[in-house]
Amino acid sequence: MSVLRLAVQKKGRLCEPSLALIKACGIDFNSRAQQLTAPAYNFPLEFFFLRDDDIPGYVHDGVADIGIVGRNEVEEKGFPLRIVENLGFAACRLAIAVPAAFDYRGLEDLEGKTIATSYPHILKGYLEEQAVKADIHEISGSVEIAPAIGLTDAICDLVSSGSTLLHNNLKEVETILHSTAVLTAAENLTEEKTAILDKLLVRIRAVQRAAKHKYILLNAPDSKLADIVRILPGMKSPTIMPLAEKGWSSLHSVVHEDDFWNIVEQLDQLGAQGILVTPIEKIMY
Ligand code: PRT
Ligand code: ZN
Repeated sequence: MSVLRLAVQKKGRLCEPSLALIKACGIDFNSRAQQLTAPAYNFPLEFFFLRDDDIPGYVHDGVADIGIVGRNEVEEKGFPLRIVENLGFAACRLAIAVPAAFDYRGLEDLEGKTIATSYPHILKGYLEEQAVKADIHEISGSVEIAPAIGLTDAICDLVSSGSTLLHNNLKEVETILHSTAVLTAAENLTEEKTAILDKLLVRIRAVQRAAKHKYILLNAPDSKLADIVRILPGMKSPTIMPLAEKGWSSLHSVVHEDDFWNIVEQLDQLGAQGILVTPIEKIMY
């Protein structure tokens, strides 16, 4: 029987959230040993623990079938891989930054300048697209110190909170790419492996949907139920059950995280009481 080989980062920002996602899918494994490979016990999956930079190449070469890696790495390596799911974590952007004192007005100010980066392929493509001629210095780490030590005029690096740029007296001037972790797959998986991947995707999507929603329970006067149902449509429609106290009902529904506070304020105005909110583990559609 086939086993799907999943490449995950061995150590670093992606490692823990990648393994947490697979665990949340109900897949058991022993991650403590963290050898090169580890089998899952209750799903046809085998983990390969690798450096994130190597994951796109291993998936492309068929050493692994699928991988969890930053979109930035997939784009930088440039292999023809499928991105089968955005996983949402490890969000960052690849950006060009210049010294704070640089009087930057637009991309034309980078003409003839030097830019340090660990993402030469993406940067080259971007500069060509923008018709800017600049010199790319490929360096593998501590890109942010390049201007201060006189190596380059600018940098192109990943930014999340922006504090590294701030500490190094740099300012972000152009965003090249928005990235999050993605599930990437080889283009030519066998039928059997594709079937396993489809099963895994059903689970991942159920976990991701659940993470974005909350289960909400509340009591409301019957006279306000119609208004409350309008703002709490739920998955199909809310559940309404009469309370022992006449004229009152209990209402159960599901809300999207983004709408949550807005909805709670409206519920309060409509006289809802005893509002309880709980996380959801999985949502299957
Ligand atoms: O050893 P290995 O090669 O596996 O790990 P690594 O050191 O190359 O990777 P790691 O663990 O640092 O990052 C893995 C992935 O996390 C990246 O490829 C991105 O997809 C994603 N990610 C998300 C980030 C960041 N946010 C991030 N902020 N990767 C790196 N950074 C660095 C950035 O390079 C800069 O030095 O953090 C600094 C900026 O952070 P802020 O918060 O100060 O802006
Ligand atoms: Zn790396």
